Amino acid sequence: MAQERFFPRTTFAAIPEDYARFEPARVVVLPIPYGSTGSGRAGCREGPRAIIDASEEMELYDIDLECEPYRVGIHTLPEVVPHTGSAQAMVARVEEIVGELLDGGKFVVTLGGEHTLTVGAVRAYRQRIPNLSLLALDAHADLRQEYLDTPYNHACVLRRLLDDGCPLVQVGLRSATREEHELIRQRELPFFSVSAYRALAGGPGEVVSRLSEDVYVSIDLDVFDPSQMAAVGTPEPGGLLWDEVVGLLAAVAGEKRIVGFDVTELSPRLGPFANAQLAAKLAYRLIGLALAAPAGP
Ligand SMILES: [Mn+2]
Repeated sequence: MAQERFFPRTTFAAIPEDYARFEPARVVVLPIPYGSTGSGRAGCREGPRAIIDASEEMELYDIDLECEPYRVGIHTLPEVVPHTGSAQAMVARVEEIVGELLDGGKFVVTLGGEHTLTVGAVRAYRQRIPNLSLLALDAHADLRQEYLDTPYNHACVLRRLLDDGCPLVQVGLRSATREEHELIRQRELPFFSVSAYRALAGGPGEVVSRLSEDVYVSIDLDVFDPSQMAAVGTPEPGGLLWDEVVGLLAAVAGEKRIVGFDVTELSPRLGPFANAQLAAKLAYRLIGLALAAPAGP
């Protein structure tokens, strides 16, 4: 069969086949088309596929990092089947799958799907890396005890992990309930609003210093300003910009070890193609920062 009549199989970043096989790959991309607890506009089930499709357009050379992150090996897994029983059962499924991948020595990149998936991924990581801390980039506090009849709602993500005892730092906050805001103040949680983050005299270093050595990064794409990221179910004006987000992530990677991350909440039909492209490039940049970038000064 003449191979040139067929496009290569779809994989994250369309990297050369030798770097995309499971066994040698350091990174696995785990696409999870799950969105069931949403209160805003729906559509994040289509997020993982849109990110992977957009990723095929990227240059494999990262001009800012001056390296080719794919050389660490990136395997794209098939999409995870949503558990339709309950959000809690879906979180447990994610925890199980991510745990198996970690036990196999992989660096897991979870593509959502809704932000609730983060709970399962972080629980799997914390079981294996007890000193893990979480850096959450999100417009919303996500500290509700329960929402729309379940404690496993996308609006409760950080509350579940806080109750687990997971140290967490949040950046990009600009929307919360009165109760959430009171919880942040009472417990003096390191939650940085966009304006507070921009006002930090010590820059991103002040955020980095709050994190432990091993950091998991969770990105709810609504942390971005809607001018750069409209394709989310619950957009909020006044968000962070691309340069600010990648600048913060670079600062984290310079001081700490990024051990895994997720990119969640892309609803591709709610915005232009450029939004899926941003999500794809963000994931590729984080792989580069975590694993491939030449050591800094
Ligand atoms: Mn959010």
